[in-house]
Amino acid sequence: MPKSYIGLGSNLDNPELQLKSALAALNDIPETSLVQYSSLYRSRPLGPDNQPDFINAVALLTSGLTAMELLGRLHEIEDRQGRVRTGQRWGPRTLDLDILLYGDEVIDEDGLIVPHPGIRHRNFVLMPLLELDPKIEIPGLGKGEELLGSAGTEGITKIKTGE
Ligand code: A4P
Ligand code: MG
Repeated sequence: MPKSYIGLGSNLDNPELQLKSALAALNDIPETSLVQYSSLYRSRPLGPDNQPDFINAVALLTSGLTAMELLGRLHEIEDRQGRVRTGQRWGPRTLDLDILLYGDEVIDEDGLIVPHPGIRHRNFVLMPLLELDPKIEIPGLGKGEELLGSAGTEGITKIKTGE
């Protein structure tokens, strides 16, 4: 079954608890198992800075669902956890779940781009991803380690070890 990496982020309504609930919900998706998850990281907001810091993590799943089916399930989980879509780009949110990688597939469809376009510049995605696989290669972008070298490690702190 294909492996997929999911990015988790929250900066509203008890972000640590939001991520904890989301991890349980990921494991409850049909035909899907949560294999591993990274430490939790506190990170300064990318985008408008008049919002709380984010808590970020990355989860590794195996799933029999297609990437598009999986995305539908992620949206359901976001909605259940009180996500309000304000339309503000990079604004605050109770829960954001992004498909970072889906096997080694490169997808560019209506509403789904994989690898997630934000990966390369975001240390709050690259650090937890590299924790799960230090040798990870991002299709079309190269070695995760080199991308993190360029992105740098400013504004991010590990706060809790993963499993
Ligand atoms: N979409 C396309 N590709 C994907 C994919 N691979 N995974 C589409 C998930 N969704 C994907 O997403 C908008 C649309 O992207 C969806 O309808 C989906 O079909 P969204 O979650 O509804 O909205 P969004 O997340 O606000 O989109 P946007 O603008 O991409 O926000 P980002 O880039 O996710 O940024 N700072 C820190 N420190 N940590 C964070 O986690 N997150 C954001 C949100 C801003 N600043 C942050 C953080
Ligand atoms: Mg998103």
